[in-house]
Amino acid sequence: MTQLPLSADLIAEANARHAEALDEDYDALGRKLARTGIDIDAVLGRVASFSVAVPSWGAGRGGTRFAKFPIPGEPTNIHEKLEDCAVINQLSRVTPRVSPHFPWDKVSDFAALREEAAALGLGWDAVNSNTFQDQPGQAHTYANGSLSAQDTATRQQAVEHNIECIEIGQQLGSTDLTVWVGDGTNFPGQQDFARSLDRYLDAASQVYAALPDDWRMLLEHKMFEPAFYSTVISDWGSSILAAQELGPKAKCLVDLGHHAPNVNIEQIVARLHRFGKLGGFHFNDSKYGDDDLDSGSINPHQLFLVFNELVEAELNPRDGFNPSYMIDQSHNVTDPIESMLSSAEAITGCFAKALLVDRDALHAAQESNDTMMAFQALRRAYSIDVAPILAKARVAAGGAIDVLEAYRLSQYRARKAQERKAVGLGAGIV
Ligand code: LRH
Ligand code: MN
Repeated sequence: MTQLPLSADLIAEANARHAEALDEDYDALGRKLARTGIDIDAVLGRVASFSVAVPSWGAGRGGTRFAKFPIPGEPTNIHEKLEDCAVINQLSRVTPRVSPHFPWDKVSDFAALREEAAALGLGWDAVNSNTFQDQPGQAHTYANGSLSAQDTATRQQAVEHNIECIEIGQQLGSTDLTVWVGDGTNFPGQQDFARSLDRYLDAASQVYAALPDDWRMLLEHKMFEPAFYSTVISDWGSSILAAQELGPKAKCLVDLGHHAPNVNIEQIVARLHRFGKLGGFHFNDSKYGDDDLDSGSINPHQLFLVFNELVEAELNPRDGFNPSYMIDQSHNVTDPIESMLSSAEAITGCFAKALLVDRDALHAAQESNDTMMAFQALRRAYSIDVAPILAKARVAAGGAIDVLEAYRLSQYRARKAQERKAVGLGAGIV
């Protein structure tokens, strides 16, 4: 029996203020779209079945190497993080899964954790391993790498940790393992590029061999940080070659913040899909480096163009089409719940806009080299305000028309500040 953190009456009261205006806006948009042959209810149906997972580590305040500024009432363990993720899903109705990170979310009873999440209306997405930090009492340090480490015992330790994450994930009902390694160098000559990649491939193949039949291994590339001269899996090229080397259950995960500024990420998405290796996403936004800012907050047009490629990809499946959609952000200056509500809206909005692209007009213009009309086919869809469709989908599922207003009316954070112990000052991501 689900026991959700916010009262349904509060959401209903908040919605009552906006219901009439929403109906007007939805009907007006419906008439506008019908003029171009689009059935708004069909789009609503697609939006209603869309979802994106939230990162457990995003429920707390994030920080940089310089500092982290906790807020009163922020979660201090996985149980409180699940409660906050349930608030996000209760209001948005598009975030029914949590992507956990180990050992940050380790508990003694994962079957109980699975039930606890289910009671909050939540399931589990990809599990994330962590061989980029040393844990107390750990036998071998990851200071010189993990899956690509020169030291055999260190690589073995990293392999065993990833296999443990798979076993935990099986108890939670997950079917994906996300493997991001920060392995790399800060100095030219520090490591041999070929030998370190070969060590990575050898170790990763042992993790791959431990995957259950219905599981996937999602390789997450990243250009730099924590290494600042070279990174073993630094770009989509290294990632797809490694995934092809490992086997059909190995796919590539695209974290939007893991590329140099101005890289054409939507083209990378098209390439990975073309070769049947598009496994998933970590949605966020950035202006400079791996800033982990709120999705769509800096470059919403890029997020739209990524979803435009995803809608095209779904129409042309290659080895199926089942990318895992997940948020991966660091909330350094906002209430994490508000940031993930806003980000879920931005992500779902870009998916909805991509559904509104007149693909016949686009393809005809592309085939006839009518550049302007090809661009306009995308721009027309991008310029449509899809908010009424997103709000209708939420209300139909029991969510809020204005998610941030309803969240603030709930006084949830203030209540948690009374209940939860304060988080100490610190630095870093969690
Ligand atoms: C690395 C990364 C990875 C996670 C970590 C929290 O930058 O994107 O996905 O493990 O952030
Ligand atoms: Mn990531």
